[in-house]
Amino acid sequence: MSKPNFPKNFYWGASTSAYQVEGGIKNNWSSVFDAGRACDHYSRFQEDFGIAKSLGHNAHRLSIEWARIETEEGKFNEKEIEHYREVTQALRERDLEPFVTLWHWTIPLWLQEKGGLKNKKFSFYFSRFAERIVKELSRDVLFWITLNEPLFYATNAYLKGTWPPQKKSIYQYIDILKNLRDAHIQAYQVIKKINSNLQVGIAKNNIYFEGRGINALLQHAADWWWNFRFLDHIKNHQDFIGLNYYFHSRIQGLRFNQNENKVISDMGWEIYPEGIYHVLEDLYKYKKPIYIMENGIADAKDEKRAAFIRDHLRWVRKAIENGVDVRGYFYWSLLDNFEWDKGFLPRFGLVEVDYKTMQRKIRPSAYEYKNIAVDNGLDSDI
Ligand code: IFM
Repeated sequence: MSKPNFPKNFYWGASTSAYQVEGGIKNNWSSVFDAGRACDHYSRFQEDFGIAKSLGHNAHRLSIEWARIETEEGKFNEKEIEHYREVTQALRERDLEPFVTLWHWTIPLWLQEKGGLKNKKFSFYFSRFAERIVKELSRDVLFWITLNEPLFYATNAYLKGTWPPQKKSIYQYIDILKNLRDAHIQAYQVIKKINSNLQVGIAKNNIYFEGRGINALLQHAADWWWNFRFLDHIKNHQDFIGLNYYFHSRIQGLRFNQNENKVISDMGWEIYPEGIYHVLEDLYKYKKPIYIMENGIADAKDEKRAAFIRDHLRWVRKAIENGVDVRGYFYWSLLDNFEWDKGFLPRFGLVEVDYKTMQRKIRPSAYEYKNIAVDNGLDSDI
């Protein structure tokens, strides 16, 4: 198939989140899992966006750190707002379309003291923050992601007890999922009131559950609970769907994760490119544009990353050929960064970061991705 073979105006980029790259943030995570200086992206964003541009990207996803903006309840920090204005303008100046996330798992300390996501007024607090930021930055930002992977966060923070606030309570889990849904809907309404042309969605981590025969029943249940329930609930309040794809789970004999493929990342995660095709096909029913907001691999030696990207994109292209309206692909992540409770060991970056010197070094796979972005397509079929 000759190139270009992706849709015209397709967005090619990479994703980051504030706490994972900026450095110098005190929020609900920092007393337990401190990102410290992270990649010092807060002061090096110009350099980092220059690298993204040199790699053929035409879009970039980042998040705004709520704890920087609203240091005290209801008090907004003008200097920090100005910082993010510079950040989004720096993207615009380079013709990198900004995609901005408002909540990527972190909250300010004052809100944590009030119970955090469990607080009955969470949707009010969040939409007030969203309103302020969107009013300030919407001259430069058209695409807004309210929430990143709400179910993933809720599961780790309120069921497994691994992430802050480290709870293990099904009741709290259900409660906070409801609060997150309400927060999205309220923020969506507030943002559309500011300017109805702004595009608003969430970034949803969907898993390819694979179950045949008797296992199909369990697959449908898992699909419903993990992949669709949240999206169904907000379906009248989203302009696009942001998809984060990392996982495949084969169901056999009532057990999940019976995967046979032994190709794994440094995190031990199975690499299963075909899964992105299935989750995309499943999202077709919502009849919304889809942006792949995250897809990436921890691979310190950079041995598997280029093939990982290529193989996933071939399956993405197949979904597009079948009529799925995919409009962008954002690799996770532009830079190596702070991987939450796993610290700095996993290396997801197109760009390697030396955490001592903060020096950036572009990995070979980043150039392979560049070729795809510049050609707006890639050779050979699956
Ligand atoms: O680093 C995370 C990101 O914050 C959310 N999605 C998954 C990534 C890799 O684990």
